[in-house]
Amino acid sequence: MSPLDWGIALGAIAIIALVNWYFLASKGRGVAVAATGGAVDVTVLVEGGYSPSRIEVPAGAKVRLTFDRREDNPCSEEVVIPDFGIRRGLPAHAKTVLEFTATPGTHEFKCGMGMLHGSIVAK
Ligand SMILES: [Cu+2]
Repeated sequence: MSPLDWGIALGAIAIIALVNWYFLASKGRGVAVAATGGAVDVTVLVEGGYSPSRIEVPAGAKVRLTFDRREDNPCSEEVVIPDFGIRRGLPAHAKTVLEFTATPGTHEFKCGMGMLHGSIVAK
């Protein structure tokens, strides 16, 4: 292989690494970008925290947020979204669906004691 071939090969490897890093890094930040149009379905895993903890939705979207609680730790037995006046019990090892319209802005959600945190970003 000529030096040029090596350059192209290394360039390709660098791009692949960058793309992988980008997707892995997004996962690490716990960002979920939901699709636009109609109701937006998002599932949040509840186990020692919220995953993803940051949910991005289009502003004004009707959101169907499913909390999939896979623990019976009392900490997470309730979820609160103050901006939407929501306070709901989450049964252990079950899914609980909440529906609301995501007004523009960042809306916090947390456990009943305010120890676990997440946010819904509508923009
Ligand atoms: Cu808690």
